[in-house]
Amino acid sequence: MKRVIAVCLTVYSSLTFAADMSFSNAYIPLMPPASMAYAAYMSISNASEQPRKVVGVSAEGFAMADIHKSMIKDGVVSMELVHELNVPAGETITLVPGGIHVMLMKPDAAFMKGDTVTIQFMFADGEVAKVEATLGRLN
Ligand SMILES: [Cu+2]
Repeated sequence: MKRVIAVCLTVYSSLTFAADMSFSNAYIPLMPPASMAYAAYMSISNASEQPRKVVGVSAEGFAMADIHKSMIKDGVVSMELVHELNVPAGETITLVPGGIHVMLMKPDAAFMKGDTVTIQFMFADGEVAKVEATLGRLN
């Protein structure tokens, strides 16, 4: 038993968790069964006195994930890749439909209402944070 605990500690110590970042209301709208892309929305709060920058995302159950920003140009809705997502010191940013979102692509399987997806955020300083997003939640 002691050995198991020691192994766990070793694995976790290789990642530094971004303790001053918090996530709330993370959800993923349901999509038709054959969908190849889903979008995740949430609020991201930075309780530290330093600005934080998200430089990458990944999600369990999806081969690809990126941060996107929706925009309307000449009446056409399109999305562009966000390479760095800034979360100012002491502030909360909100990812909402029609704005910034986490694009989840190439799912391993269809997701159902109530399923959860673990999304990992990578910060510029090498820290990571994980958030559980629930499928089909409306708010
Ligand atoms: Cu997108």
